[in-house]
Parts: sequence; structure tokens; C-alpha cells
Amino acid sequence: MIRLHHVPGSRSMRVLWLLEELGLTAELQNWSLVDGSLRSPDFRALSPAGRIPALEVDGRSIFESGAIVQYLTERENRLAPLPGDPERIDFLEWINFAETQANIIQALNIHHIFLRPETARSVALMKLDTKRLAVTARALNAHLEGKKSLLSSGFSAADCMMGFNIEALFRFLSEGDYPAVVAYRDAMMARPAYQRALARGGEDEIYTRDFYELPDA
Ligand SMILES: N[C@@H](CCC(=O)N[C@@H](CS)C(=O)NCC(=O)O)C(=O)O
Repeated sequence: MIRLHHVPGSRSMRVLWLLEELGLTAELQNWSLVDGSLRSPDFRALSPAGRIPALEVDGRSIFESGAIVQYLTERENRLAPLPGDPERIDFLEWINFAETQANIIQALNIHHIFLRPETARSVALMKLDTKRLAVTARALNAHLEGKKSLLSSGFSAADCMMGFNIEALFRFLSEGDYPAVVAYRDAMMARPAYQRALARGGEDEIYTRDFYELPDA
């Protein structure tokens, strides 16, 4: 039995998408980011920092999406270059890059969506994080020019690590500035496994707007 602890629209999409790509069947247990349940002892026994995702598999619980993605590819011996393969370093770089970018998205989510009252927000920090996100998007765009996937050898689990980022990036950045990322996002989202994951995982619970403008200072 494999059980994924999940919030629709969150980083658990990375794992849900990879499970679909690997043809692994998992039970889903849904949680909420806002009702305090992620701080409960039951959930903290699965993920000590109280973060989504956690995956119950092979008699234990694994936390951290990057660790889960890496573990599943090694367990199945698919969708990742093995140690010793010249692309192994690229694979490790991109799965960790995805998390660097996701952390900035998360900071912007907190400012734009979760932090209330609005007067508690720092517009200076929102501007800074938008610029920091743009740096990562420019790097990603440059890397993806002329490519269909992060690794030159083709689709891999590193692409699944982008599974939360590609839906969230353009809530804060203009699509027109990053054409290679937009083409990549559209191609990834058109994959049958991505669509199955989306259908199973449920509607995004984080965003209520297509785009979040920076407030005036
Ligand atoms: N590095 C962790 C980050 C996990 C994370 O922050 N997940 C978010 C959802 S996308 C979460 O659980 N947020 C709840 C909180 O910050 O309290 C991972 O990749 O699994």
C-alpha cells in the first residue's frame, strides 16, 4: 500500500504526477493548509515539520518531496539517471533547483494569500521575492530554450519536481517574458499522467486569481 498525504495545488502534485508516470497506485489522504491539522501530532509523526507531502511506502513515511521523488525513481529504477551516469549531476541540480524556486513561490503565496490582515504584509519583501523569482524563471527559460525537458536525454522525475512550480510561477510573473518556460509548462501539463494526477488530486485550493499584482507601496 502506498498512501500520499496531499493538498490539491501544493507540492504533493510532484509526487502524485510521478506516481502516475510510474504507474504506481496510491491512496490519497487530503489535508488542509489552513485548518491547523498539519500541526497535529498525527501528521507530525509522518512529516516532522508539518509539511505536505508525506508518502507512506514500504513500511515507513518519507517527508520532503525531493527525497520522495529520488526514492521512488531508485525503487523503480526509472525516470532518473543512476549514480555514475553523466546526467546524474544535472538531475540532482534540477530537483533541488525546483525546491529553491518553490520556496520563493511559497513566500509570495504567504504575502499575497495567507497573511492577514493585508496591512501585515511587507510590500518591500513582496517586491524582493518577485525579483528573486524572476531570476529563477530567467535561468529556467535559458536552460529550456530548444529543449523539451530538463534533461537532454528526455523526460525524467526532475520534470515532475516542477509539478507545483509550473502552475504557480505565472501567478506572479508575466508569461510573455519566459516563452520557453510557457512552452515547457504546456507540454508537461498535456502529458496524460499529469492530467490523470490533476483529475485525481482535485482542484487547486491555494489560488483564487489568475494573477497577483504587486500592491503599491
Ligand atoms: N521542502 C519541503 C517543503 C514542503 C512544504 O513547505 N509544503 C507546503 C505545501 S506546498 C506546506 O506544507 N505548507 C504548510 C506550512 O508551511 O505550514 C518539500 O519539498 O516537501
